[in-house]
This record gives sequence, structure tokens and C-alpha cells, in this order.
Amino acid sequence: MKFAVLARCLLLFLAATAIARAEDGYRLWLRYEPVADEALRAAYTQALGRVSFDLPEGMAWSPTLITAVSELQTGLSGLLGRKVVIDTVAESLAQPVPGGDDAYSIRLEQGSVSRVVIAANRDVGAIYGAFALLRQLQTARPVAELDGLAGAPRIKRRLLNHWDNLTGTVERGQAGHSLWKWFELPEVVDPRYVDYARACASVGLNGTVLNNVNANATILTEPYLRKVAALANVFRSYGVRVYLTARFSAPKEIGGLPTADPLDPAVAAWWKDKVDEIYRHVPDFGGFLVKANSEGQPGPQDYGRTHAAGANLLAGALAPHGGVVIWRAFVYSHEAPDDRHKQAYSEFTPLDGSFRPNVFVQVKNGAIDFMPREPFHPLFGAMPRTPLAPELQIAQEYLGGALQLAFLAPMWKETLDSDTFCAGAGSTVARVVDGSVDQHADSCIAGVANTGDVRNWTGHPLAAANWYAFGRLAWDHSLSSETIADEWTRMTFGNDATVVTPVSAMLLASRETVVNYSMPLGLHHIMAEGHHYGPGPWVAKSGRPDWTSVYYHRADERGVGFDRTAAGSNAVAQYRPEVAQLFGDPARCPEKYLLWFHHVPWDRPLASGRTLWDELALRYQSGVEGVRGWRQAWAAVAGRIDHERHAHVEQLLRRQEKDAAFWRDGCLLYFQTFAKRPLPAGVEPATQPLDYFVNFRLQYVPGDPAMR
Ligand code: BDP
Repeated sequence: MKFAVLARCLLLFLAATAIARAEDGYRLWLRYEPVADEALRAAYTQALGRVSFDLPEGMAWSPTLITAVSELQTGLSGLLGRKVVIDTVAESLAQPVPGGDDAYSIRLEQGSVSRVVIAANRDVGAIYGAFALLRQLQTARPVAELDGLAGAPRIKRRLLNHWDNLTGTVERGQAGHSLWKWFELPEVVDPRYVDYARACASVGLNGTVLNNVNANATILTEPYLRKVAALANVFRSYGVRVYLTARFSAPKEIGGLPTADPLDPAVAAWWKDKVDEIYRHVPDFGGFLVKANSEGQPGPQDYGRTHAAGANLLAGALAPHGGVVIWRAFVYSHEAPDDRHKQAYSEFTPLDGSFRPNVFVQVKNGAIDFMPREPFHPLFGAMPRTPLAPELQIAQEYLGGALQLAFLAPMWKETLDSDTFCAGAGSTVARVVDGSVDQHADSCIAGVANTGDVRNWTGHPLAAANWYAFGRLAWDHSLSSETIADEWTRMTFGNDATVVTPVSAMLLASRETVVNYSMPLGLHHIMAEGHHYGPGPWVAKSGRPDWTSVYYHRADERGVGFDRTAAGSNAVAQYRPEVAQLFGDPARCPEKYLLWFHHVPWDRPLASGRTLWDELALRYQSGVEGVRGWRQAWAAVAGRIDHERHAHVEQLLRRQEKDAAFWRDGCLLYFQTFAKRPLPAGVEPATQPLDYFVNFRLQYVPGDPAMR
């Protein structure tokens, strides 16, 4: 009897420890496992005898400061295995911390009891300082580095854009359903909302647009505003403000007006009242994000008005409350037969200077969409009088969704570091956006979120790195991809170098690998229709020509690629001469953009000395081989990270290799019908005929808007 009880206890104990060790990814990069290196842990413990916050005199204890204290308490208890005394009285800040409201600086004070002081100008800076301190310990940085550690964001508004529908589906999202449980709000407040806000704040994000740009006006009705307010109340102490998308036709749909004409006084009055109502519910509401006259969304052009008239209407209502309008430039018209690359630029540049000061124009990183590789959007640097907010996509709509590894920091850096030459050399996209080129006081950056309600938030365990990377780059676009990959890997899997080195290397190679097996050498928009997962270079019929693939690759017997030089659509002329001359010259154009700007003969020799056809085929092959290499690297870290996440990624990589081979085989068989050349040595031949790929249908792909 006694033995049975004992055995049961033992079993329960074993089960409990197994659960305690289970790593389901929920904790993201905020795991706070004990510092593994004993000597380092002792050194941290000694230095962190106490922690004090140093804020301006008179700054009362706010919920945000209390949040900072509690985050620090949680993190340090885990990392050091003991409770650290955190001063609960703000001291008087002798000098402001450079860098504004969000800035922090950390100093180390030696004494009988050493302490770490986190100084900030405002309570929200204390949060960022607390997370920065924790990150140092999580990534095993030397103690001495704590002294003088400082941070200040380069961009003021650092937002996630959720393409979440009120129905719970997420457009282009593959990580389950929406995080927002609209039906049960506002009474039921999921504790997960707190963890969402912590994750955002820990990487410096300070705003969230809760709903899809393909907007539903219902979000602006009173019952939904109460739900929105419940979320805002949770996020507030983490410094995360709520924004909403505004459907331009809302005055008609929920306001009962006969029109939504932006110049109609009744429409203006309706928006003013609506905005006043929103601020009664959410006093720190950030503002509206608007997709108008794009892909069937209503907008000011329905009434013969400009985008500026539409944006200014909303901006006027928001201005008294300090809110902003973020107006998207992702437009391409049904009527305009012009190269889609050119349309946003053509429509928006004439409007520069006519937007109210509280309007941002939000511009995707590239001119077409969120393809695996696009040259930077020519609007960057072309609207000096309007603050531009880059829109990046964290969700991997065109890079394998939540099933494929593609670490996107290198892709975003490629855009942010591109030189627009708009104010001479060095006028990078990043500097246009952070306001330093044109002296804009406010600045904004947005990332389309890859989160959902699956337990690990992002579906692919390694896709959380993209959420992390977006936040870190939004805070400081000068950080390198290497630094970000290294940090995230350490915080997610621990500091064992035999894990950190290969995993970071996989992350860093992954985007280029995906480009190689899907759209190498400047190919773009050749994915399957609708759900956008997998290849579809053969797509020739669709709702409109610029939704097909043949519109973009233009393959024929002579060659492949879109001629955007003066002999073609001349989109290249939208860039400054320094850039236009480079991209426009097939001999100088970086090969990564070659087929974006040029129709190139199959036999043209490239830098490698190989013909275009051979190079293309070998790029596809190298993409597949890249994934194979990760499978080996991943197998080699088995046992050094938890089984749960290891097994999950192992399965995903197997799927990715299969998908990569599918891309390679489908695309090469298709392009070969034009090139009429054999595959070069080293490229594995397809095991199925072209018909198989053309007729292959994926069904019920998560995120497909058809499932909205
Ligand atoms: C495209 C997506 C579509 C979005 C659109 C947008 O396929 O689902 O609605 O962008 O950004 O990439 O508005």
C-alpha cells in the first residue's frame, strides 16, 4: 500500500517536472531560465545587489512603472534564482536621458551593496530599460557592459498591423485564429493579452492596429469600441497604444448617411463625433490606418476626391486629440493599364505637401507587394514634405507562411539600407523614414503581424524571430541582422555556442535560400493564385492582368524578365538618377534585381560566367540544397535543445525541403518550355511532368482571403 502511494507520488513528481520542462514556445524570447554559467551568474548577482529606477522628481508611481518593476522582478528571479530588491521610490533624475520619452540609460554603482540604476525620462523608458537589462543577462553579456548601456528609438511609432478579421480569421495569417476574442470581450479578458503586450514592449513596439486593412466598419460601433477599450486597458501599462483601421464608407454603413464624400460637411461632422466617441473609450487612441481605393476598398476617389482629401478628413477629426492617420499607398487602379510598379508613385507624388501634418503615408518596402525580394519602393525619397511609414510584412505571405523558415531581418535591412540619393548620397530609406533626411518630427514604421492564437504565437517556432527582429529594427534600424539573430537565438534556445552558432547561421541564410528556390534573380509575383503558397508561374488568367504571373515574368523564347527601362515601362525613371542608372543598365544592375528591371536573353552570360538559363537553374537547385543543409545542421543540435521544439522544427524543415523542390521543379519545367535548353549539370531533374505541377491544387490554405 505504502509502496503504491509512493509510486504514485513519484509518477506525479515526474509528470510535474516534465511539464515544467516542456517547451511549447509560449514564452517566446522571455524565458528567463537560470543563467547557466555559474561564474557569470555570481557576477550578475553581485552587481545586481539592488536595482533602482531614476526618474524625474515628482513622477508618481504609475501603472507603467509598476509594470517595469514587476517585469524586472519576474525576469531576475528566473535568471538569478533569487529575488532582487527593486527600489520602489523614484529618485530625482539629475539630467534628462538623451533621446526623448522612450529613452533609458543604465549605470552600475559599486559599493557595499552594488546596484544597477535604470534612468529614464518617463515611466515607459523604465520599461524599455528593464527589458534591455534583462536581455543583457539572457544573452550572457559581460557585467561591465551594463554600465553605460543606453537606448533610444530612432522611430517614434513602432506598430504591428494585425490583418485580423472580426470573424477571427487572419488574412495571410497561418498561426491559428486571431488573438482577439471579440465575442467574449469586453467582459472576458484573456490573460494572453498581457503576454502579447509584454512581448511587444520587450522589443520596443509601442502600438498595435488591431484589425484588417480590408476593414469592417463594425469595429467603429459602440459595442466594439467597448471591446477595443478593454484591450487598450490591458496594453496601456506596457506603453502599447491601440489604433484601428477605418473603413472609408463607415458613415454610410454604420452612420446612416447617404454618402461618405470627404468634402460633405455631414460626413466630416460624423467622423468628428465618431472620433470624439473613440477617445471617450480609449483616451490614448493612436489613430486610424486606412486602405482606400485599393483592391476594391472604398475611398475618396469614389467621389472624385484625392487620397489627400480623404486622409485630411480623418486627420482633422483626430488632430484635436493628438491622433494620426496612416494612409496606405498600396494602390493600383483597375483603370490604369500602367505597370503596377509605377502606380503608387504616380498617384502619390503629386499629393506631396497637401496632407495635414498628422498624416503618414504608409509605403510597402517594395513597389509591387511583399515579394521575397523587391528593390526599394521609389516613393521613399520622393515625398519630402510627407512623413512616410514603411510597411513590412512579418507574416510570410510569399515566403512560405508559417511552414517555412525565412528570417526576414536581412530582407528588411536591404530596404532600410538602400540609398535613395534623394538628398545626396547616404539618404537611405531608413533615414527618410526616421525623419532625419527631411526633418520630420514624427515617424512611424509598421509590420504586418505573424501572430495568432496557436500556443507558440507564430506557428513555426523559428518565425518568432521575425516578430522579435521587426521590433528590434523598428527601435534601431542600425542593428545588424547578425546581432538580432544572435540575440534571439540565445534568448530562445540558451547560450550554448554549439546551438547558437548553427541556428543563427540557418536564420541568416534562410531568406536568400527562399529567394533562390522561389523567385531568384529578380523574378517576382510568380506564386500560386489566391492563397499564394507555392509556385504558379503559369498563372495567365485572373481577375485582372496584374494578378497573373505572366504579366510579371514575360518569359518567351528570347528570354525572361520585365523590361522596366526606357524601352519598356520605364519604372526605373521613378528612382533618382544615381539609382536609375544602376538599375537601368543590364550590365550594372545588381543580379538580384536583374529580371525585375530587364528582359534578359536566355544565353546572356552572368557574373558567374554561366548563361542566364544555367544560372537560374542552379539558383533553384542551391535553394533546395540550402534547406537540406539546415536539416543536417538541425539534426546535429538534437539533445541540446528541448525535444518538443526540436521535433517540431525537424518536421517543418522536412516539409520545407519538399516545398522547395516543388518550387524548383515546377518553375524550371515551366521556364524550360521557353528556354528550350537542358538543365545544367548539378540540377536534379523533376520527378513529375509539368502538367502535374500546373494542375496541382492546394485547398484550404490558412490565411487565404477566400476563407475570410
Ligand atoms: C496583399 C495581400 C492582400 C492584402 C493586400 C494589402 O495579398 O491579402 O489585402 O496585400 O496589403 O499582399 O492590402
